[in-house]
Amino acid sequence: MKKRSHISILSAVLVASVALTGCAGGNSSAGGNNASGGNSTPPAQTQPSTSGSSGGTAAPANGGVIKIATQTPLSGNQSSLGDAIKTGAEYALNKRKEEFKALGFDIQLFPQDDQADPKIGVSNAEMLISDPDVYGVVGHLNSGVAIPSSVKYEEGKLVMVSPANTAVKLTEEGKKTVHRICARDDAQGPKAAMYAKNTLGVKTAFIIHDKTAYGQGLGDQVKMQFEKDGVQLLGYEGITQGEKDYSAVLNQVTAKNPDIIFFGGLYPEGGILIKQAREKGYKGYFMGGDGLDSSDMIKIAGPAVEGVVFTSVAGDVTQTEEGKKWADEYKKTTNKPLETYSVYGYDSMNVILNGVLEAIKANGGNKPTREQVLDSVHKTKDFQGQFTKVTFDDKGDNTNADVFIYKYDKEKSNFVGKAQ
Ligand code: ABU
Repeated sequence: MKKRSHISILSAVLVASVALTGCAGGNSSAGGNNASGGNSTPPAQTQPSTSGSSGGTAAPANGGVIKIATQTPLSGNQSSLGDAIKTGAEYALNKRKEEFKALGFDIQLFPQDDQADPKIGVSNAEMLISDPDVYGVVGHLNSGVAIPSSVKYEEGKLVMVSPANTAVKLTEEGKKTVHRICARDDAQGPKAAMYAKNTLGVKTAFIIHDKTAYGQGLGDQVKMQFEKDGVQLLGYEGITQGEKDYSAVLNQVTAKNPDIIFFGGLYPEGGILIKQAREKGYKGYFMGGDGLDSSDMIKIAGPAVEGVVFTSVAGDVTQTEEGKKWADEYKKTTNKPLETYSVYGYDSMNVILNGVLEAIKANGGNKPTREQVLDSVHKTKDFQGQFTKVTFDDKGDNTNADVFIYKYDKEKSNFVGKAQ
């Protein structure tokens, strides 16, 4: 009897909450242009502090604990981007804790450090699928970690929404659990190559990649487009991540003197490459993909960062007044710098939270199964996040994903525009 009346109260709260969601028409906290249909974000009710992994004060909730994990590098030389994704996700979750509490659930962040290492990512994934309270994963940063980890998520029917993985293969393997809100490298690579040719006017190129699923995959996409467009390729070489001296490959570059070096890889190596290339007297363009999209690129490259051009699959949230306001609140609340990927961590988390809410609703206010959450997230349609709109296709790719161009000055990266 007691249990039945508890369920009735929960159902009443849920119905009221869902009705409110419909009336509000989406993410009132974001204040963005909410689109109709699909899993729109209910209004955020509070903004608790983001201190601690679960954030805020969690009162006992009768519906139980629901954990949403993040998997990104939180230590090592890629941790500035990994922490930005985790912090964005945490900020989103903390803003909605009270909403879940009203339904009887204690929603918690469960952050994992994959250290940009496939073995650690897979081992963390095994742990996550063995914990019945874990209902979703925001991650990863590295495609080379996401691809093997997603084998485990698939086994555990644990939905993954990536803010940043661009390698084409990730969503081409037919896994139901895998989703991403960002563009793929078969969009990013060709758009980068076309920008280099049509806007920068390059006629010759040297491609360097870091031999990872992401870096080499992106390098290959750029190469194919250069070949189509008649940009002459003077070299295509792989480097090893983590080294400090890239003289061997840069001596080849300077001997050929290309109009552009395109680097498929991330900022720890990209920063060293441009610094050492300039020290060797290279005067041409240096360009990369979203792996260069980190404020740490400036610290590593020093003044040589000036003029570096990159594509990113993350847009600049501060391009609108409303986005600027969100960014100010984000920085004030989290006490962390804003990276372009911060808002993609935020939007990815809201996609999962909306899926969890829909699944609770479909389950009569009770704790859902992971499969129900997965189904609900997969059906996401016209969800207007803080930055990006999200509709997943069958493969789990976002049909609204875009590619953007940025350029560094000595102090920061500057948004140039959407890549055509
Ligand atoms: N897309 C940038 C992060 C690197 C990756 O996808 O592996």
